[in-house]
Amino acid sequence: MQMVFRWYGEGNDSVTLEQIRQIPQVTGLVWSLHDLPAGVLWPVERIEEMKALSEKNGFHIDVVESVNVHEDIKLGLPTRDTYIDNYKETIRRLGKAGVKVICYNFMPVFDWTRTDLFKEMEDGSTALFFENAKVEGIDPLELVKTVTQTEFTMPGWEPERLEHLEDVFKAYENVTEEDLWNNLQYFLEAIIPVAEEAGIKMAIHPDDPPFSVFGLPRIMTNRDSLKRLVGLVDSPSNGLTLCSGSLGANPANDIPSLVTEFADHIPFAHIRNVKVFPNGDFIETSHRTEDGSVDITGVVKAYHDSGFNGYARPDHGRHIWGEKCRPGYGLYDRALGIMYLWGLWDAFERASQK
Ligand code: DNO
Ligand code: MN
Repeated sequence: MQMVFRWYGEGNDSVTLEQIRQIPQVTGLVWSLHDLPAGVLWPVERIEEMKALSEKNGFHIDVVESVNVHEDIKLGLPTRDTYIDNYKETIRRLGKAGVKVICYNFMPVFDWTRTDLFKEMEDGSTALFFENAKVEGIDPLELVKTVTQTEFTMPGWEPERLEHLEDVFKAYENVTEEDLWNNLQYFLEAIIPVAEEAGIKMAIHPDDPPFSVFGLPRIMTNRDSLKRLVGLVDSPSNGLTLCSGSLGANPANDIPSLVTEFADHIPFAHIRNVKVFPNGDFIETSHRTEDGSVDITGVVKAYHDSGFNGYARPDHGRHIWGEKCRPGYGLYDRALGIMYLWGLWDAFERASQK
């Protein structure tokens, strides 16, 4: 397991590279060019600039999260081919720079969805929260106000995407889940051969949450969808970002068994916990198994026992000790999460040597 940490870039993150260096055994930064809209070709100079900065600070740039997929590709519009060409060339450029894994997602309109970014917990910490009743009763445009009420631009909720929200919703009116699968297949058939040549593994992130919100189709939600995904194009470059927190928001998903079943197709692991309430609402908790509904101990054991050598990140954390940070992306709780994951890993490692 190679531990990596998501960093949004200079001036765009409350966490510094000096701080990340002091978290035990974090070897790389999970990065992106967050200011570039989906669909554009990533400039070589910008990639090189990030590479130089990371390496100067002792980090590799093996994992990109995300190269976002233009909405026209998800919608299957005739204009998609131009955006797919840009995507292919971006893959080639990233491959040349030494990138090994590209995380992406195929969620219509919104990337992740929450109804409260700073929900207060009993111990005074705050965390990302999803309340079904609130989503059912709210106009998506209202929710946007909640999510953009932070000082940072949230990935997936960039102003330029949100400006055209009504049009985008209209465009999806007649798009079914099967249409979305077909459009994903078209995309993968085009890009996977390029990824193979570039030495890159594509890793789709599951839908977060793993069910339909605002009536939009969602397809990466459970065991069957992961299975279908890896069968769309048979290649080691067609892989998964297995996110225990996203999939774990549906208690029917047994995450340790998903890790075991798909181990060969997981270049990138997101390991975090969520507590799911009986009514289906959920909150992001500490990583510890006992604090949430996901068996994180079982998840780490499944990775360990599968001989997992890919990249892992603690994904999100709570906001603790008064930290002011991007929602879900503070230093303290993600660092605690990493130490919990290492603790489990080291214990399983030791036990297997006996
Ligand atoms: C949720 C997070 C997501 C993720 C993107 C990947 O669990 O990991 O925000 O970064 O969906 O494209
Ligand atoms: Mn995730």
